[in-house]
Amino acid sequence: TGLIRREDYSAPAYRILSVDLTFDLDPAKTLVGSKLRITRDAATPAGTPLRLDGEGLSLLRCLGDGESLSFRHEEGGALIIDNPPAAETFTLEIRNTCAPEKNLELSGLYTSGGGFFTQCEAEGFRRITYFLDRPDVMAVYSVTLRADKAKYPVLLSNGNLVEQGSLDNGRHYAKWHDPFPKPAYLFALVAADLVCREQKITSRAGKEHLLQVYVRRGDLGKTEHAMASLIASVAWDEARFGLSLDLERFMIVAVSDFNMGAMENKGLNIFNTKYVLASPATATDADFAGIESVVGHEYFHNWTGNRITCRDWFQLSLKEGLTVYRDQEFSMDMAGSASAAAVQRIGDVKRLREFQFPEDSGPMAHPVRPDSYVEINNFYTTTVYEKGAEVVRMQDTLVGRAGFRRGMDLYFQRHDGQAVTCDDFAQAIADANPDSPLAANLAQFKHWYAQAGTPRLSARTRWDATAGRLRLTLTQSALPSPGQADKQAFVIPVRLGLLARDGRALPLQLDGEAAPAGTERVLVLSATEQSFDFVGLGDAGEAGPVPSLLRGFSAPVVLDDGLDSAERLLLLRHDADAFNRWEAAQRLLQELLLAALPGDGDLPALDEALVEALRAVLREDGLDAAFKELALTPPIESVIAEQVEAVDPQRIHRLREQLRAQLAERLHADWAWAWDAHQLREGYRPDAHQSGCRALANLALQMLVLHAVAHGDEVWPGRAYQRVKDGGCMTERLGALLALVHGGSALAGAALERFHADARGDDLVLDKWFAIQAAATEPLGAPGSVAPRIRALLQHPDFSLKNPNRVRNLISTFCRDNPAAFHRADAGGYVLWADVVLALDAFNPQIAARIARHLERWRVLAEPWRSAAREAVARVAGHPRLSADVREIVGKALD
Ligand code: BAL
Ligand code: ZN
Repeated sequence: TGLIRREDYSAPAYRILSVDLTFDLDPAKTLVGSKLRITRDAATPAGTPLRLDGEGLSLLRCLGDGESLSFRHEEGGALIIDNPPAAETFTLEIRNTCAPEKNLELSGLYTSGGGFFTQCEAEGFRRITYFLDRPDVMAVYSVTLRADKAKYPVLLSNGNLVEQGSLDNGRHYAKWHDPFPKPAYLFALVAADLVCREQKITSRAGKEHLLQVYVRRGDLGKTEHAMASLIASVAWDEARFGLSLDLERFMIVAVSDFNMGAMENKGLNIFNTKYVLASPATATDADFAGIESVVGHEYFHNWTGNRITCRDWFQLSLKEGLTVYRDQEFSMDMAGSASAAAVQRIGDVKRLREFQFPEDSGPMAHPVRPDSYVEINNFYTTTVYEKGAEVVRMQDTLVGRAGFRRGMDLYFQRHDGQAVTCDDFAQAIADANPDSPLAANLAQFKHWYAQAGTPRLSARTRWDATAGRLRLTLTQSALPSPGQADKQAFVIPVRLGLLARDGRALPLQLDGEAAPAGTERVLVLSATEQSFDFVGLGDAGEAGPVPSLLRGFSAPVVLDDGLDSAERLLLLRHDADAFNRWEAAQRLLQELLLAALPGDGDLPALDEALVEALRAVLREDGLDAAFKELALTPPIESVIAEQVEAVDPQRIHRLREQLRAQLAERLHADWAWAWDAHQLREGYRPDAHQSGCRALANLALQMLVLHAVAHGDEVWPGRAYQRVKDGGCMTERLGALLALVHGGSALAGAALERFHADARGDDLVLDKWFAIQAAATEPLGAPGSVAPRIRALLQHPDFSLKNPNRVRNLISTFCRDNPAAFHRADAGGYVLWADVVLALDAFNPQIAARIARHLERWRVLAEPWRSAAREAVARVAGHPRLSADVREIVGKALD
């Protein structure tokens, strides 16, 4: 496959109005009948050849308006009909076969656990039948499924069930009709032996709907949370955006073999089991939260993605950025309080920084709306999703909450039923808010869609105590990224407040304004450099105000705020913005590590002032436990690595471990208090309060075990081991196991064995067992032990490369979350990485490419890792039969 460019887009020459599909389902050879009503565009001359996408299919028959047609195939499988019927609208009848059980790519129609499932986004439908497989071709689908009744009692497709019945030879059929025109990527079918939890709901608008969650027999008891999340999603979208469910029936189906998290097929969402199945005994609080957010995400796509879809795949963020923004807002609202919502926001920003920032500074850096791709599956990225969500959030910030709702209303009014672009979206938000800074700067704002890389924002102040005047100067810059040497200035919304040295929030009055406008406001930086003069600050004290900038992370930038530790300590103690309190703690910890990195000495002893400030946070009454856990956890190693030129993963690991050890030591009594004070006596609920208590208790236990191991004390490890055995829920058991494994306790091995036995073959629990070993801290005394263990686990009877969840839990966890074990001078981690990428690429290129990405940033490494990593990447690149997916990744990495 060659490079596909955004600027080469042209409207389709032919469109498909309706499609009538018939499936005779058989794992070895499924017969697909397709009857298409095709119309030629007014601008297309009669007789223009018709090209239909197809991949890995066998064509049996092709008729145009009932007559046999001549055809040929392109290399790659597309079908060319050189002389299609001349009529403007005609019928094409196709019969072809495909082989679901041989489909290990898990794209198109495939089998899993004895059933049939589909995944068509982005380009899987062409692996089912010949079609105009592009999102701007939207057709009305009627689908008939025929299959063995005993093996596949449940037959599902999009829309509404029209008819079902029995056939000869123990087979049966079901007919589905979806009244909404949709692109092929939203098609789905399921034929399997499943059971379902169902619930009828009445919408605000007074309409009845049937909600169903389908799972394998035995899993029904784990569907309550998914159903509750779905009901909450329906209610939320009505209340917040006035968007109602538009189908009689909405189905979720869980499948264990799935490349993605879930898929928003119209009326028939197909989900990775990870985002459906949960019980307190098998799922963590984070899993429960993930289910709520993904169920919401897929449901919200029904409007942002399905009713209004993308014109082409370059516009992917039109639906993904917007829908992530919507699911983030949903989770914040579901958190139940402003402080819990702030915790949610911190989690989202943490994720952006941990995953998207590195992507944005590496060889795969691309704009939120990319300009080109080789394989679209490689562009389901954290830039398109999470940074895209930030770009939507900035529009919200620039027009205000009510203004954003007006903009969304206008977007649906203008574009419902269409396939549109990111420009159309931003235009609607701006047009609905003509007096906003977004409308005033729209063209410039859209650089956020077009320019890759994380902008730098720097802030400096000049204080005039006599005049009570503070000048804040903001400067922005952007580093070059692949294909983009020079960048234009962004529009950056900067939410801020000013604090007096005693912690008071100061009134914000800009020079020229008659009166202060509250204690928090949004400044809009649109030039490279801009100064803002705050006046009326006479009582701020001699040293002047301390700015609290970029509150709530109002723009996805790297901020250099120029503050010193004393100022950060002040923000940590007093900032009214929870995000910036967290940020202050993180920066204080990060700066200690960065200061110690050069040379090879130990981490100096922590300042008493810092320890005292952290203790105050830990002990503060009324502060969410979840917040405390986030504030007292030092930034992860890869985030520290982001700040330096030549990364020494071993040194970063060692210093961060020393930091953890000091926190364990200096706050020992406080951790013991935190553990005791956050034990829950009531029944399990996955809500913000309980999750926060468990998270903090787990951190406390980690610290206590770490401390105990260092001092040869057996009590805390013993307690943790006991908890692995009899903890009240998975969050507690896993937290205790983590404490033993990461604390280097001698009980870790026995605890792991116990955990595996207790899993009793539950796939999602086994995933955790693999992940925890992949993330195991390299014992500082016995380095080099993790990679060989991962290699052994590849041979474990419970491991299979064919299952994407297993691969992610073992391999991605190792390569991404355990840098000190992965980056070793003996290159053992790199060799393992290359072996796995090549093995996977032989049958599932999408997952292979995901794993390949873990070494794309080899250039940032110091020697000897840099050369060793490059060699591994080059070995993969040199393989004679690489998929386009992996070739694109390693090609860019070596460029
Ligand atoms: N559209 C692919 C899965 C998702 O983002 O919801
Ligand atoms: Zn999505």
